[in-house]
Amino acid sequence: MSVVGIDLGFLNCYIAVARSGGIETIANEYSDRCTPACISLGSRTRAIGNAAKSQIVTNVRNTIHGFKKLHGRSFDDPIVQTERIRLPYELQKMPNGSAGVKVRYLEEERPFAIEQVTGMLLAKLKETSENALKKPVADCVISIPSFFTDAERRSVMAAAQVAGLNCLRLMNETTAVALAYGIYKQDLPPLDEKPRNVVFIDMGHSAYQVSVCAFNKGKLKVLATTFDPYLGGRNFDEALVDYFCEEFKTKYKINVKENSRALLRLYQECEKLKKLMSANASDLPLNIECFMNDLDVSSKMNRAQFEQLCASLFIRVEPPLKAVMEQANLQREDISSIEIVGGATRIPAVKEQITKFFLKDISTTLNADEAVARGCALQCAILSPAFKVREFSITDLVPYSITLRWKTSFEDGTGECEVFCKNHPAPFSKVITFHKKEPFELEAFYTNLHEVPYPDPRIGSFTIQNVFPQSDGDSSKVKVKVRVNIHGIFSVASASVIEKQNVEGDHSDAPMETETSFKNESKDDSAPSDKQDRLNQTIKKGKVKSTDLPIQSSLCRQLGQDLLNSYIENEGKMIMQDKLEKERNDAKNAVEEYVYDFRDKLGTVYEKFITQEDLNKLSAILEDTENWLYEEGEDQPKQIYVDKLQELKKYGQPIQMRYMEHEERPKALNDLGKKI
Ligand code: ATP
Ligand code: K
Ligand code: MG
Repeated sequence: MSVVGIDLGFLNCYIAVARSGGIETIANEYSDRCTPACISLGSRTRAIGNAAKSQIVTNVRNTIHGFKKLHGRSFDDPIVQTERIRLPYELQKMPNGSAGVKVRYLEEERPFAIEQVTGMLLAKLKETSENALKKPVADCVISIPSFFTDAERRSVMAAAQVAGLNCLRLMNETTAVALAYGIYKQDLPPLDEKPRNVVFIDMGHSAYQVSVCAFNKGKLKVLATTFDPYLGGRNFDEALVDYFCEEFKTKYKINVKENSRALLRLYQECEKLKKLMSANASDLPLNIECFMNDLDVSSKMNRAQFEQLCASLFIRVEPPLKAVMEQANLQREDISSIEIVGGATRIPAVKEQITKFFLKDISTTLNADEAVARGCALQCAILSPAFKVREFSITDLVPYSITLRWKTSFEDGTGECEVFCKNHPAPFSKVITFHKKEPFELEAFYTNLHEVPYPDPRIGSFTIQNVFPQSDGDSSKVKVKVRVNIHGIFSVASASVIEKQNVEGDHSDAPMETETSFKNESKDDSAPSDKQDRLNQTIKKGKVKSTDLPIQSSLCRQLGQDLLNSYIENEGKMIMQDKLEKERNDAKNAVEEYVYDFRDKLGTVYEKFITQEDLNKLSAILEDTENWLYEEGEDQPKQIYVDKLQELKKYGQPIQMRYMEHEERPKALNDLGKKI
């Protein structure tokens, strides 16, 4: 069983694993701990991560990045349309209405669903962890923003399946950070004392998230989360890009926004400049050679200018801080520490805003880049029976209140019940009792759409089947279990009908207006060992008999199983294609290397072991092979290269043998000499 935590960032992904010594962040094949969230499609193969990032500017329309916000959304979603304007590659409406990308791959135009795109990235991260752990990886914990709705969460879960990963928990990014903070703290207050309250702040490339957590020995509870889902490092890059585009318009008479390649280069340079300005307040240069129309461009900026330029962004730092304190009902003095992570919290003005609000120094003891991945790995270790880790209980929360609605037979009315309020502890299950004579449908939706960064309030509908009147014609008592699970996803988990047996004429607890009445029996279900299955059996307890009822669920923006299976199958094919292409390339490189090596040796060490005639012949063969590699041999099946190499070796090996024998002989004589 593997213990792997994945920070699935908008820009940067990190992986942490558990090895004997503890949790460590691992490096990829480029010795880089950060893997860019980037995929480049080619005519023969895919590049994912670092190799893809270097193609953003060269393979503009087929290099996919910045896709995290497309999860679980329809193509027509306003957010998708806003993102679309920013992206240099094409988005496409998939047959099921969701957002996908359109790129050229294997010489043809191909659509990919967002689950496939993230699936590719996750498959790469899986491979990286397998290389580090030297064993197959399946179990993992993956991070997501705390503000993700059910549709977005389910979409990421599907992507994990596409990658062949078994996601044990989708973990809210700030909760992962809280776990990474708390689990090693030796001095947390005992359970019966006032908890230690800590604020966690993560500003990444695409989003800004805040949470406040209460810690006691061995446990953490998230009290509130707030966010600005549209504020992150990229907004500052955009501000810089806009500024320089304007400047270059007048200074060089060029319109950068018309040239996607130039625009992408400007983005990269502005990101670098932004980072430099975090460490340096003085004037810093921006130089790009051969930028557009063979023109070199240059400009400069300093931190004060930058802060002025981005003033409207900096003022957006405070509102989520204020809101989180209000929601948690805490005062500044109740906060013990403020922990910041995420690349964009390195911007001095962002830090200033935070300090100004809390009137307290902020702590940067956590690794700003790796804390999310580490927290996920810790959670994975806790969930893994194979790994020993100290007991730590994590209570997260429901980010948006959820309401159930159903039809009643009275004047064609509807009944409604808020089943989870905002900031309700999660995971959590509740049992609601209905009195019904026939199958009924429950519609789940977000109560207050205005607080949800998503255009559709619907979560899904759930039909409770096989409901009949009791033998005496009365309504049946149906218990419905609703749940927000460990991934933060809502469902109607089970339903059962409760029958009283052998008790004639006792309907004392059947209410008058049977159809609209319900009872709310809340029960903490947050322990990791889920007790969901208890209701899944028919139990006879005293004179009460409980029988499970089938539920037909229809979830909004749910990927069908068939589609998911086809994505899984396709990912397998693409992995195979990449593998074959790599083998083909390796075979080609082997020929090339052999040619160079052989030629080099012919001129040096092999000289004495070959006649002039053979030398001429061989030189010609090598020259021919080299030319062939650049011409018709440029692009051949693997076997052709393998055969070519064999052919060359037929010439090379006898010479090599003669040479080796000659080299070994004096040594052998020497050894013999020593023995005598
Ligand atoms: P998200 O959390 O939105 O999914 P992410 O996790 O990929 O995104 P991070 O890796 O936390 O994002 O942060 C990346 C952002 O931080 C980029 O915008 C990057 O330019 C910015 N950044 C990194 N270092 C610095 C720095 N020293 N100064 C300013 N910005 C920085
Ligand atoms: K990250
Ligand atoms: Mg992040």
